[in-house]
Amino acid sequence: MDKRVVLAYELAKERYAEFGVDTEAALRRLAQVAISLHCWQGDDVGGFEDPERGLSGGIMATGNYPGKARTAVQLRQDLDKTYSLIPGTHRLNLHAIYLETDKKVPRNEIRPAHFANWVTWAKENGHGLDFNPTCFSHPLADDGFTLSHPDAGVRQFWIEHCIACREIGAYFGRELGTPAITNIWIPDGHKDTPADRLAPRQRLRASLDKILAEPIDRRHNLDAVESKLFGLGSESYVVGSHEFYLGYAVQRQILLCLDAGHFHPTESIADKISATLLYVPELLLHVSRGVRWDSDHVVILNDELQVIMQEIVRGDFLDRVHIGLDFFDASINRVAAWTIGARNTLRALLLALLEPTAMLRELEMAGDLTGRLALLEEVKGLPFTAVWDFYCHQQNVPIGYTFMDDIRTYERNVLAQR
Ligand code: RNT
Ligand code: ZN
Repeated sequence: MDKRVVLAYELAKERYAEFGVDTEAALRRLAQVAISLHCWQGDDVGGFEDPERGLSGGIMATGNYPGKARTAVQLRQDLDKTYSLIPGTHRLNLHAIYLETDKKVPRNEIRPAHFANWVTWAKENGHGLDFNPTCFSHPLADDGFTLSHPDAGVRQFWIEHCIACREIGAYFGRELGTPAITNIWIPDGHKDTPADRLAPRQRLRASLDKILAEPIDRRHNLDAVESKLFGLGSESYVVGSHEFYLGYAVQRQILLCLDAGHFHPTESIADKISATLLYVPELLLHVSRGVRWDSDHVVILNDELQVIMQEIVRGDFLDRVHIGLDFFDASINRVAAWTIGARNTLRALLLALLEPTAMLRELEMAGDLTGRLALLEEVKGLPFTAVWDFYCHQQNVPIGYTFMDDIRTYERNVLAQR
């Protein structure tokens, strides 16, 4: 197998060189990119705060595949398996409900100590950590409002929670030597037609101002805000809409988070990358796949994913766009879900790095749009898989579909025993 992989790669390398593409340089660049894997695919967004509590906030994991992680130890075990099947070294994106504690801690009192085991584990494995306040699955979020709640006391609780989260993010960044991105997403919105669209947004802005009042060293923590179009139970109005957060991120010069499932189904976040990066310093992506709605299906290698990665590479934005995943499918093996989504994201990124961008630009500049179309279509048939297989071989992870052998063994020996 290995000999054939190397041989195929050597041929592919020559083929790409004909188009002025340096496959070695592409693989070197790819190896530097850390994707942030979302911890919540491992347990259907359950967390360890209160195992009895169901998911709320208008998001939903459907399915009941056996073997889900019920403790942080199990989740880390599943993550270790997942990372071993993905080429490169990657990050982990945690939510506040993934804390570890003996007694119940109110969300506005969570502290770095509750995440010390995650940090130890991240250090051992070279993972950077990212973070998220959990403004859902909680009695004080049950009426659908958090940071924009009409009640000042409820708002204050969530403000304190978010402040605590930024401090935990900064702790991650200090300990691990790579900034954590602390991303705020809230479910706030109305199921039915609101009478006042303005006041909740004014309250949200004031809450965010309080949360961000304390400056934090950008080497430790970066703040991001995530918009949404609608959720289950907030179909008619979402306080934190795209325009709201775009304006806020531009004004405060913080990160804007673009979730691929948070726009109209025909609207792609790919086209937003070059536009928003003229005005915000950096972006966080939640790479996801909506099927008919924001359903958070496992990311597949479709056109949408490829255009997102093309835009990042074409704009030379790899240092300003942080790629995170956000999907949760409970109907299939969860380790496989992570692995498939992450491998596809990297495959799309590699495809983008292998694009003869210089040639395409020349054609475009010269007004040869026929040539541009012809080349774009021709490139689709280049031996990409040979380069990808070689990368997996180089990085010591399973080549092609063989990763499923590992997953099946893991399912038998570990998941089925839970
Ligand atoms: C919800 C947002 C958000 C969540 C996670 C769990 O629509 O996409 O990012 O998926 O925070
Ligand atoms: Zn998201």
